[in-house]
Amino acid sequence: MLDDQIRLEKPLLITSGQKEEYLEDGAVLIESIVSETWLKKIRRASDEIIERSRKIEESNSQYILEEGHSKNSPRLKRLSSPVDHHSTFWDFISNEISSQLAADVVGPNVKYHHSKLNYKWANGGTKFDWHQDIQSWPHTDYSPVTLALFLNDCTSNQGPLLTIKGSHRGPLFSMYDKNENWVLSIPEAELDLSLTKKHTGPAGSVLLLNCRTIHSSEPNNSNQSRPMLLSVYSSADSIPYTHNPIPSPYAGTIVQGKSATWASHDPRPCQLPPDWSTGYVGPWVHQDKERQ
Ligand SMILES: O=C(O)CCC(=O)C(=O)O
Repeated sequence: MLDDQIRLEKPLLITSGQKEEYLEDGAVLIESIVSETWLKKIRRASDEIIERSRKIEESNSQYILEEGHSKNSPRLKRLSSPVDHHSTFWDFISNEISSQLAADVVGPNVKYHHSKLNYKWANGGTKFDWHQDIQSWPHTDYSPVTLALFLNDCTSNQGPLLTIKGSHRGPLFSMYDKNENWVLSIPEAELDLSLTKKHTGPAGSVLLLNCRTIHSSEPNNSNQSRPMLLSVYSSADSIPYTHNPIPSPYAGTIVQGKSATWASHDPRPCQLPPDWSTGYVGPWVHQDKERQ
């Protein structure tokens, strides 16, 4: 679905002002929208996952380990596709709050694409370079949105998400360097950083982030981790046309409304990612290499 059509839909959970902020800025923080009951369930599921990670010595398709991870002291960058590892995650990601939040910015028919739980561990959780998401998972239009749920309070020194206001209306940048390495990184010199918005807020807040919006996050040098559950949805008529980097049996599920019989097409072109059909390693591997 395209922006002008989305504008006409009455929002279900957010205010008209919040929806307009999303359409204008490419991101909006909906504070404290998720109940403490849900947060407790999700944190409990996450604790189980962390417990299981003690046995893991190397990153794999499920766990991406943070520097210094060990049996005695787990440190995680990411749990990929949490929905495939604990039923609580799919319960939340397919429930009414999540699907209606997505519907408020993609239109009434909502399709799930993928999810990840980024931990940004205390005392050194790694930064994310500036980047746009859609080049990693192109769709026939730019409706895809990430819902970033704050599992704990997120303050300024925990590496909160940063976005560049209005950047979703600007160009798509190359996620390759000049030697054609996929780096998922935009040099700061190419950006107007005076338009940066910092998204801090209480546990239970959800950042709605458009797939074209330029964003990043700083390292976490505080002594509190910053777990964030990121789930990606699109309008049902927006069709992915490359391999899903975080595949799951749930990908393509309609979580709200109905499936599409016509595809929506945005004429603006999209850069293609490398062929990830044999496995995806997560962004950090690429960003750790120096952009040439
Ligand atoms: O977890 C973060 O701080 C950033 C996440 C992100 O940008 C992504 O997964 O694309």
